[in-house]
Amino acid sequence: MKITAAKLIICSPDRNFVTLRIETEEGIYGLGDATLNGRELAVASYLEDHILPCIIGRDPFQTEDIWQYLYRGAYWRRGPVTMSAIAAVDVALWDIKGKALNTPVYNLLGGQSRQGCLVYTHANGADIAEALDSVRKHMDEGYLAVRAQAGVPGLSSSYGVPKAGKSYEPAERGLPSESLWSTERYLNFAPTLFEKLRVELGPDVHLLHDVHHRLTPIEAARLGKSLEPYHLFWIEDPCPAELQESFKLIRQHTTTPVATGEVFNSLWDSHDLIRHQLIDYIRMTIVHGGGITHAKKTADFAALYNVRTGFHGATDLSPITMAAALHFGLAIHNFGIQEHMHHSKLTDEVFPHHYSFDAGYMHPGDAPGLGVDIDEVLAAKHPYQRASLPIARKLDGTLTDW
Ligand code: EZ4
Ligand code: CO
Repeated sequence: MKITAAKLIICSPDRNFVTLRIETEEGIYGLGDATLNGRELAVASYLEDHILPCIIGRDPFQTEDIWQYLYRGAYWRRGPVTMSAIAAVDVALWDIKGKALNTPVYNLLGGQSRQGCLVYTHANGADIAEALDSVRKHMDEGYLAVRAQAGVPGLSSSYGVPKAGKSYEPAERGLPSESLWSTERYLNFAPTLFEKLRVELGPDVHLLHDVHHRLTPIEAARLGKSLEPYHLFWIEDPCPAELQESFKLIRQHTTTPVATGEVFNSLWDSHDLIRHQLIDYIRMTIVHGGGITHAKKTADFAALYNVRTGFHGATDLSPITMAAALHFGLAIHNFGIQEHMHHSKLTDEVFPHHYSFDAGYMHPGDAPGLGVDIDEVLAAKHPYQRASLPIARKLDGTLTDW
């Protein structure tokens, strides 16, 4: 089999997506997601200008060799732009393999290890009462696991809480907006939110919470300790993770499980976190972490240390990444949970797919390959528009982690 053509489709059906379509001489094509939220065109250029000319004529079954060619062959290693570009190629090739062999991708990764993938969705509210209603609403929809975020009293906006009347999207058209942050107010508030949720909702629902890299390790330790009575499924990204040792301090103080890694792009970003058992869930997902080929190595390494997967799944990850993550999660042994934020109706129309939700679990479907397509005519009606993630400042104006 030979790759004959490869092209990018850059579109914005309510939000931006960069999609790679690889064609073969047999007429079979594969799709890969290359979306890096707020930095979309950098990955598009990396693919268009540097990668696509190199893959024409290669055998699409050679996922390992092509991965090594793109990773080692570039000399420059890692980084979100490089690894998202490699991921797009890798995922498109796995899609082609599945279609060529007439089998869903999960069968190429170990077959079904479970009936479906446990997923969590997002609840939020301007205050505790609204957040409680929002969790209840998702439980009524069938979710067994819900991430809860609420507005912090005294702050005009909070991560994870939408501006009035809008649904929450982690990017906004145009240049970055600014928001304010106070660790002190947040640390006093967060336990009161989860106390209320547990009292009202009982012990069974899995509750999760995203700290979004905003604390220092000792502050995160205090948060984890203060949340112990409410037995969260996890706290996510409690502090920035460039310094992997930071998590030792958190671990010394709390039994609240920890998830991190949605901004990671290679196994090396979590190598120490995993081998010292400093985290419970690894969040690096397929599109930003070098594709299925590298995610498999990362998950297998994590399995040795009892670390499970809890992949990122916000709406900036396209339905192609969602499908890839579900095939992957269905097959590997150390799957933990998958994040699931609904795409807009228009996004779903541009990317028709076979995955589905039922009673708290998602299944990738049994179509050959990934089971996702792209409607290029509809995509063309929604061209790219610049969008940015917000930035955050402390009350005194100091730039901090968003
Ligand atoms: O900030 O997807 O867990 N989910 C998140 C998201 C991320 C965005 C970044 O592109 O943290 O809201
Ligand atoms: Co997050």
